[in-house]
This record gives sequence, structure tokens and C-alpha cells, in this order.
Amino acid sequence: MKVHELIADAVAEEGVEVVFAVMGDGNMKWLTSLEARHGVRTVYCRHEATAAGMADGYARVTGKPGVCSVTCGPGLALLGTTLIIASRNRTPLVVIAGDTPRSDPYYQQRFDQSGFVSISEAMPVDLRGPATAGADLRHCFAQARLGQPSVLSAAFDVQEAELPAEAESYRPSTELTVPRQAISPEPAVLAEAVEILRSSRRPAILGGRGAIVARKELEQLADDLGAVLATTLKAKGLFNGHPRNLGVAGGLADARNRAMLRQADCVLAVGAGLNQYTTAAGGMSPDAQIVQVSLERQELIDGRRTAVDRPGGDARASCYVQGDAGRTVAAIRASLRERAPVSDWDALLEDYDGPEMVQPPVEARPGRIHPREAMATLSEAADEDTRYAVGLGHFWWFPIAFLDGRDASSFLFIPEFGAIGQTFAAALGASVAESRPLVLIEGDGSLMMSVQELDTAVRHGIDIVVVVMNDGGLGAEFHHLEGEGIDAGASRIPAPDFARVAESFGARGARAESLEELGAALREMQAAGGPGVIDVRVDDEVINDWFWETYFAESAALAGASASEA
Ligand SMILES: Cc1ncc(C[n+]2csc(CCOP(=O)(O)OP(=O)(O)O)c2C)c(N)n1
Ligand SMILES: [Mg+2]
Repeated sequence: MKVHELIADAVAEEGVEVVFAVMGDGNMKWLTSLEARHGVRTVYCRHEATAAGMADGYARVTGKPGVCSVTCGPGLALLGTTLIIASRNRTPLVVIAGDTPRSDPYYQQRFDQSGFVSISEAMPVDLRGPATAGADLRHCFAQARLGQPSVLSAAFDVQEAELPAEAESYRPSTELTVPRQAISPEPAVLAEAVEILRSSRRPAILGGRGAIVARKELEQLADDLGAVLATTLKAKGLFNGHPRNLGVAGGLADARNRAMLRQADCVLAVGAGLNQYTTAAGGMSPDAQIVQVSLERQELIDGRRTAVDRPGGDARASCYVQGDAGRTVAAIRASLRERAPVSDWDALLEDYDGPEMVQPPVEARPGRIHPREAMATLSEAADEDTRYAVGLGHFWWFPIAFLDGRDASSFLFIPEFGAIGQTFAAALGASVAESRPLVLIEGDGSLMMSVQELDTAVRHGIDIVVVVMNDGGLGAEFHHLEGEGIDAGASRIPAPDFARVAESFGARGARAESLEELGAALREMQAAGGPGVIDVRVDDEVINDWFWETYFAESAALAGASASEA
């Protein structure tokens, strides 16, 4: 038996159901035997970054290792961005890459694969030789299962070597790992946290990704305290249906949420990294004491780093409790029993008659769609069970603030590295993983970075509807340049007609110039199944609140002031 056959055996033994790949000399042997000998499905993509991104998306929604394979050298070199993203998300990602022959140091495709993997924040694993091949593969999968994306480099000549006669059959990495364990908080620290909450008159509870498992406990605590509830981006939808739910907090929030959270005197942040978006760079609840509950102390620093240039911006939470979300919140509730709710949030929420968006209302021009209104139409037209993947760009603020989903499982964001062009791949991987309907909301510029994967979606019959928020270019750059008074022409790069692009790949295509057309196209495509693209003509003059406040609010206020003086 050869080493490349063992690789196929190992992938099957690890319980892998699907591998995402682009083929080359460095991986074709084991990939072909994987399907032939083990019947494991292989999804061949058009670009390596998509293969890795699909494995990442698959792993995010299943919690199982996502497996991708690429050839040596240039195949691996295309994965940099995706590896960084997966590592920052702690995705259980396994990449099985070829490597150039040990016997030929001048091979054209050679490069420092392990150095590249390391600076891409993933774990390099070398397939050392036939005697250790099983152990090396096991190590790679074990790392990934513990949340460390790992890349196995398997040299051609090592793959061709025979295993020693005495080699044992492959033992899966689950033998090396254990499931995550709950951590209970220190009683003394817990008492400090309880004291802060007890003296609070306007408490807010902020749930992050780590709080998703503790929804019930957090809502009970909110009811005990009369607290408002909000989430980070990664937990969007967590408290849907609760009467004091405000939605996503911070720079990505709608106007009502922001107006409310500014008045909080205490924020209990659970399973949340408190980064610059979540805290609006320190502006979310400027007068609040922060109690932070998380498993990783690193989270004390990660988010705050971005606010260090503000006075007090790098101060740590008033109280940090290391512990499991569910256990810690249950313990806080038990200690708080005797406190009656005294918050006045209900009255504040009821009396709010402010706008949904901070800036003055703007109407979309004829034949164009207001992105805020597009979100209402999508929320209303989509299947109830829909999962939404949302890309990055100027448009993303609108789905984050205004798109409704059933709960926290209804959304998939890939924000970890601020990279555009990555979400289509993750959405495709998520759609392969589950039968749930999937809608990707993506920018025109972002989609053009990997639009060729419509072909992958068609070949594999992937059920996805891509809603393109088409503003004719790089809106984020456009509004930023305009805001600074610089000619923004270079950022207008109109994309081809997405409906026709989709059709030429064999997918469904539609164009929406009105809300009625958008709703009808989405209903039709979800009913039909398979891949489809809706080219939504959004008004490129509509600015999201975040950009408006950052680049336009000051000059608008000045213009207003001089107009009233005149
Ligand atoms: C890989 C990468 N390249 C470039 C950027 C800079 N960038 C951020 S948003 C954006 C515009 C994206 O355009 P589009 O997808 O159409 O969204 P829009 O901003 O127009 O809503 C760009 C180029 C980035 N963040 N990541
Ligand atoms: Mg755009």
C-alpha cells in the first residue's frame, strides 16, 4: 500500500463526507482513490480559495472538520486569505496539500510551504515519511478538531512510497481529542460581577458567539433584571422574539438600538470579543461598567486594541469572569435572586419615536431600490427557515441592521479578516452541508471576485440564491472618497449583467428594479431550487448610517448651521 492510499483511507476513517478540492499533480492520486475506493464525495472547484472557503463554510455550520485539498506550491499559495480567516474563526479546517518532491530541490513549484502556512496563522504539518504518515495525518485532524486550522504538506515522492509491512491501519484523531468542557467561574470574581449588576439601574446584556448555547439562561437573567438584550454580529438573531431585544449592537446597529445602548449603565458581555464594531470603538455605552464573561482571557485585549487612541480606550472590562456562558449566567442568577427589577427600560423603549436610521431619510430614485427596503422585502419573501450568508462592503450594514432571520443559526458572516470576495465560497460550503435554504447577500464587487464558482454551484446542484446588492462598483470606496471630497470615479466599476452571467453558467438569473420584482424573483428561485442570481439595482446614492456618520455627518451639520445663519 502506498502513502497516497493511506491518505484516502485516513480521510474516510475520520468520517469525512465531502472534500472540496482543485486537482493537481500534488493531490490527484489520493483524490481519485477517495471517490473510487471509499465513495467520499468530492466537490471540485474552479479556484483553490473557493475550495478552502467552502470547507470553512461547511465546518462553520456543521461543527465537523471541513476538508480541502490543493496541489503543491501555487495551489497552496492561493489560500493565504482563507487560512487567516479560518484561523481567526477557529474553524476546524484541514487542508491536505501536495508538496514538491524531497528529491528535487530545484522543482519549479517549490516554496517554503510551512513558512507560508505559519504566517497565514495556520498550523503546518509535514508528512514526514511512510512510517509516520498515519501519525502525521492524525495530528493534522486532531489540531483542527481543537480549533486550529492545519495544513498537511505531502511531498510527491513521499506519497509514492510504500508503507512498511508492519504499518497499522489508520486510527482516527478522535482518539487524541476530548470534547470541550464547561468551566465554572471563581466564586470571588462572580461576587464582584453580581455586585455590579445589583447596583445597575439600566443593565444591558450583550451576547456573542460564545453565548449562543446559553440563550435561555440569558433571557431569564434579562427578565430578572429588566435588562435589554443585544448581540454581536456573530450572534445576530440570538434574542429574536424577546420584547427587549435590540438586535446587533455597536457601529453596525440601527438608530434605535444605538440610542438605547448609549443609556446603559452596565453591560454584561457574554461570549463576546468586544471588538471595534461591537463597541462602536468605545462609543456603544460610554458610561457603562463592563462585566465580561468569556472562556478566553485573550478576549480582554483583542477588541480593545482598536480603541487605544481614545481616552480610556484600552481600559479593560470593570470585571472579567472566566467561565462557560451557561454556567456563569446561571450562577449570577442564583446569587441575584433577591433583587427586584428596577430598570426603566420598558418606558424608554415604549417612548422611543426616533428614526430607524440616524441620517435624514432619503428616497431611492425611480428604477432603483433602497437597500433598507430591500431587506424588508427579503425578510418577508424568503422561506422562514432560510439561512442568510452576508458578505462585506458598504451594503452589509443594511442586512445586519434590518434583515430578519429565525434565530442565531439564520446567519453566516465571514468578517474575521475584513476581506471581501470570501463569502460566496463559505455560503456554497454551508449549502452543501445542509438542506436548509440558503440566500447569500453579496456586493457586486465582491461577487465578481469568485463569480466563476457559479459553475461549481451548477455542476453540484447547490441550492443557493445570490442576491447581489448591485450599486455599480466599490461602494465602500466610493462613499469614503466622496466623503473626503475626492473624485470617486475610479471606484465605479460596473459589473456585467448578473442575470445573463448566471444564465450563461446554467443557473437561474433575474434582475430586480423594484421591490415587487425582488420579492417575486426570490420566491420563484427558492421554490425552483438550485443556484440562482438576482441582480438587485440598488440606489448608489443611499449611504449607510455608519459611513454617513463617519464621513458625512459633520459636513452636513456644518452646512445646516450655515444655512440657518444665512
Ligand atoms: C480582499 C479585499 N480587497 C479589497 C478590500 C477593500 N474593500 C472593502 S469594501 C470594498 C468594496 C466591495 O464592493 P461591493 O462588494 O460591490 O460592495 P459595496 O461596498 O459596493 O456595497 C472593497 C474593495 C477588502 N476589504 N478586501
Ligand atoms: Mg458594490
